[in-house]
Amino acid sequence: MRRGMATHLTDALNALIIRMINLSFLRMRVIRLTHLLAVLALGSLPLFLIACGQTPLLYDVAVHPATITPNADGMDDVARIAYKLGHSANLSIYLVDQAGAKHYFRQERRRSPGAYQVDFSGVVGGRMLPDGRYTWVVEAVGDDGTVQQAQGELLIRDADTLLPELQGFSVYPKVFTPNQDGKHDRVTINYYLNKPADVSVYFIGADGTKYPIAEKERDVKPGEPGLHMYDYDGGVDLGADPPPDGNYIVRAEAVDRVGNRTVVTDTVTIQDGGRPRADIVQARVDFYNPETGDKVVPLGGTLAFTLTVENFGQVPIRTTGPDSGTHYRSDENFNTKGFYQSPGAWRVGIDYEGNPGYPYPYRWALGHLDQLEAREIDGQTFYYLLPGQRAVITGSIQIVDVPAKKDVIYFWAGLIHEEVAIEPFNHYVDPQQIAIGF
Ligand SMILES: [Ca+2]
Ligand SMILES: [Ca+2]
Repeated sequence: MRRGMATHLTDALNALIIRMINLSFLRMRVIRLTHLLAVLALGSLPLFLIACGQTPLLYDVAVHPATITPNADGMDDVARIAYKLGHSANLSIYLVDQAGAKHYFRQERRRSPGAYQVDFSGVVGGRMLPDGRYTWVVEAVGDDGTVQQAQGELLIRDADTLLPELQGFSVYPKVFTPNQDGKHDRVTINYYLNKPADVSVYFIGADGTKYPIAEKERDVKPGEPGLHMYDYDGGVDLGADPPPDGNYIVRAEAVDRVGNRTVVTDTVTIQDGGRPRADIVQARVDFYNPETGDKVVPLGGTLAFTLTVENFGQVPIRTTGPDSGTHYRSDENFNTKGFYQSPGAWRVGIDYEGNPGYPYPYRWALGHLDQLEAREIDGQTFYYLLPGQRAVITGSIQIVDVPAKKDVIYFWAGLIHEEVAIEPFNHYVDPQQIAIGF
């Protein structure tokens, strides 16, 4: 009975050792000794220790080749550092230069038992070490405080020590308002790159969130030496919400082909960021002849309208004149009134069936400018309808010629975000037939 049990244990032990050897081949890992100890505590321990021996903390350390030329030409650019750990350890790899200074490639990294390899390209802390003769050291500190080291010589030649530079790195303006009002909607980032390198640029928010910024397509391709430009609108033009209002770090990081790294930073502030949203309330327009109150306008008479606009978004929307209440003759338009299109401004427009010219030739501000919020931007005054605010807009057009060869013509309203868009729900709003008597 005793003998049978011992045989059984020996078989189990053999199976385990075979499995361990397979595993260490397959995964290049050394099985934890403690697991085996637990299994073998029944009495076969001395046999096992004789069979396997004590595993050293650090062993089979090799660095190859002994000379590297880290210049990204594909020849001997890196040295492979290989080592094995028999136990968990804190591991360091460093180079000692001829002046005795230590350059840490890895410092006190926690490592499980196993086989490791890592390529060393001559770069420590983002900078290429200069040409010279170095001593490499691989050092393991076990959990019991045991220190084991291996060392050898490494020669560095033809090292590319030229750092990538982001010359003239600039961020402008320092405060931007990504809200499509045509004022400071974008931020421009520029730099001159002195050598080929991968460059990433991003905003970092106060909470650490990163917002990557895409490079503008230009003749100089990303990563090539030359002048690079980034033009960022917070994503608003593609219908996204911009990063939240606040202060950001603008960080640009360049890494060249051998691993030299340069980081530059600046700051930027986002204010009043967001997608502008506004509509004509209930999509309702009240058209009428102010003389009679009905929808019949004799030639030479006047068509008037009233409607309400609401800013239902999170950001102020900008508007421009002429004021609500302004009277047009039908042969006039917003240009002849001296109020040209203003990119990013919102205005109410009236259009009609058979209009041969520019859409919405008659336009009005979202209320009276002197009743709106005035803001000074770059020395000029601009006018805003604030989030949640409504404005009643009125206007009138004297019909001095026949718009179409019909006596009943459709008129409608629109809410125009000039040189940005007219949302479908703000276009062709509440068309109504007006009888033109002639
Ligand atoms: Ca090389
Ligand atoms: Ca803006």
